[in-house]
Amino acid sequence: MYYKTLALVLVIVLVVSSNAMAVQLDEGFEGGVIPDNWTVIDNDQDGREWDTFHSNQYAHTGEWSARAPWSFEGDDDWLITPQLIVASGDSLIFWARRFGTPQFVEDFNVLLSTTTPEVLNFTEILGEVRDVPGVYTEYEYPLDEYVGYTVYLAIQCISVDGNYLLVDDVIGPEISGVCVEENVSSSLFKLNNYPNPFNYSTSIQYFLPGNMNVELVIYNIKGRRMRKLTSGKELAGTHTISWNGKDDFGVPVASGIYLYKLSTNKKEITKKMVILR
Ligand SMILES: [Ca+2]
Ligand SMILES: [Ca+2]
Repeated sequence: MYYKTLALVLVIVLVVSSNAMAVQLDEGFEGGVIPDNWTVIDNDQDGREWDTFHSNQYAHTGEWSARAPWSFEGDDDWLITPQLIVASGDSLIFWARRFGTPQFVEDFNVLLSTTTPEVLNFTEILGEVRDVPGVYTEYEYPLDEYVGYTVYLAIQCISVDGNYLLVDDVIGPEISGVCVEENVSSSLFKLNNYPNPFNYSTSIQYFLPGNMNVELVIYNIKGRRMRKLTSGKELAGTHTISWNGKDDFGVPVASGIYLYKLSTNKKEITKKMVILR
């Protein structure tokens, strides 16, 4: 009987300690992608949706921010957090700015769903922001009314202009039901190249959160494979490979946009680069 009780106590301790590993929402987009557990919806169906933007100058912190697309016809583009568990004292906090000069006005709404991350379920309006300033501005929405609920929070870009809305450092409640290890490792992948644009050679850098099989391949804009840079098992950490702008046959490729894709069994990332001869 004593041992049964001890086992029960141990189980309770394990459950409590796994709860203690909960992760609060704190997303700076430094993985270079909108994380997998977020949702983007191109509700205006113009083929453009939220993505990430690489620029020290235009990030609030770090090198990356989230970026709403633009359309002269008007955006209806949604950036939605993972499911979150609201506790007492929680708020949604993020930083936003417009990209361009004052004639490009950026507008967004902040909405909440207590069910699923689908547009029709975002029935609670937390804020309506018009004419976002051209410097990063902090927006905060207390969630006191939703304590004990699991929620999704959305930033709906509704600008009607030809420029971007930038969002960075989204902070909020505990992320619900996430396998902490998988989530952390997935967001840790990084892929960049420098310089970009380039004319002679560029250096591609990537970060692996663990030892794994990797393939790094360059495609032209039509999706044709131009050059395989690496393939095989690699160690965790940062790797750098330079590309001399030549294809698999040693022939220099033409000026233009190229894609480079990092493939692993855990994640695929594709980025663009430009060669100017
Ligand atoms: Ca950032
Ligand atoms: Ca769109």
